[in-house]
Amino acid sequence: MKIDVLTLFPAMFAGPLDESIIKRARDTGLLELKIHNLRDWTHDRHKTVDDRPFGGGPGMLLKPEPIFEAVESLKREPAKVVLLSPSGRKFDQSIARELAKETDLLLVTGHYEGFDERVRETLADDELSIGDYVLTNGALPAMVVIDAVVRLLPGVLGDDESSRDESFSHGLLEYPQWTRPAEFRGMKVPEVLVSGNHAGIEKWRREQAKLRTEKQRPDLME
Ligand code: 4GX
Repeated sequence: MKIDVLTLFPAMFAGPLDESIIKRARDTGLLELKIHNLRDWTHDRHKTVDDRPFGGGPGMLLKPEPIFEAVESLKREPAKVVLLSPSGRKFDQSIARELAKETDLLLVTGHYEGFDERVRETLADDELSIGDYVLTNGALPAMVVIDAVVRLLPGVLGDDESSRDESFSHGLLEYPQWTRPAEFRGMKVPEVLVSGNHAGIEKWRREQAKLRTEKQRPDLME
């Protein structure tokens, strides 16, 4: 998969996408990721990317010209153009699965109060929010989307990582787990887990996953 990102803060992307599984995906060519600075498509001395909203009001908006020029120069058919903003539809695992089917993504991130509406109307195929809270800019949301999508690409996760993942895709939260030592500072591992009774362990884990989901995420219970 090819992913291009358009941002005012390219330096924010160094680090999170250069580690671990995403690094491996890049090194093996499963992911071709390029980060682009929106200011590279300005033409004035001050590299102006923003301006005041018509009609007044607080804050600044990203001007359409640099974004249009950037998207037009970066967009290869069939790239899907995705805006990151708090007004988007809420990103989740099923949207991550949809995006993982694409060959080419162009993520456009804003800051200030957002985009001139013509960007949304004319350039965007989709608009996503990573959740109902306010961030300072769209770089972290773009990285969240990249991370969630890339780990779903065939070959990116090792066999162990993927089969572990499948066992949790039954719509419940993870059951509690312990590793050695069997007793730590007086806290003991539940007896059933050291019993060797595999059917018993499975039943106990299902119950625990359900209890935890009811308590923490009642919205996930049908
Ligand atoms: N999920 N932000 C984007 C600027 C902005 C405002 C309006 C477009 C339209 C966020 C989120 C998020 C803060 C990133 C405002 N851009 N983005 N930024 N939550 O809070 O995606």
